[in-house]
Amino acid sequence: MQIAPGAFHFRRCLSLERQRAIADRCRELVDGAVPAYVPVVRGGGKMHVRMLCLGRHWNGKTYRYEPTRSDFDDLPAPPLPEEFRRLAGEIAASAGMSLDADLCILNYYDAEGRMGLHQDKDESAESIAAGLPVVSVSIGDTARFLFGGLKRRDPIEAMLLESGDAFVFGGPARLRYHGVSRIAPSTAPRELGFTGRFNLTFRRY
Ligand SMILES: O=C(O)CCC(=O)C(=O)O
Repeated sequence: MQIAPGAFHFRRCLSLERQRAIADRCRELVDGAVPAYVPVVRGGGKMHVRMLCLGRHWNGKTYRYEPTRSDFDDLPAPPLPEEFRRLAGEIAASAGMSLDADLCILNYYDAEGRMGLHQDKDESAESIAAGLPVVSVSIGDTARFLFGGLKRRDPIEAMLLESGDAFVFGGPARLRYHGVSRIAPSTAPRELGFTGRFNLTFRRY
């Protein structure tokens, strides 16, 4: 369903089976050899998620992408799994857009997880100018997602992102402010076998 020009919310578009496969992969990754961590951002505050970047690392201190995690442990960002890249392309296509993702920011939210209102604007100038979409996939607990305008003070719409939902924003919506105000604990489908929420945002640098 189109929310605004360039912004689409696809409810429950992923079957439980696919959600489960994604959740299992995310769990392996966040506790793998290059684990997720809680970034400390520019102003010195801690983020309220555990983050793991795949394909390219987003540095929370410089707000730039880099191959290794120079703000944390200098480990290289793990590659973006091929099945994730395909999934992002498939979802973008259902919004009538095209995305050959080369990176994913995978965030894990516990019951206290949240993310302040921000724009995704650290990808290359070419990617942003072309309006290449950000494709977001939610797995696990429901989130209260905020979607605003191109200016921080523009009106904000709140919506629920549930497990198996996808949200796409590209074209004229690419730089719209967004964030997560709260998580509804214990709302994840029991079949997924974990608590909390994974959110994957696929982008092209
Ligand atoms: O968790 C979400 O739904 C949004 C994540 C987000 O805004 C981001 O990774 O930039």
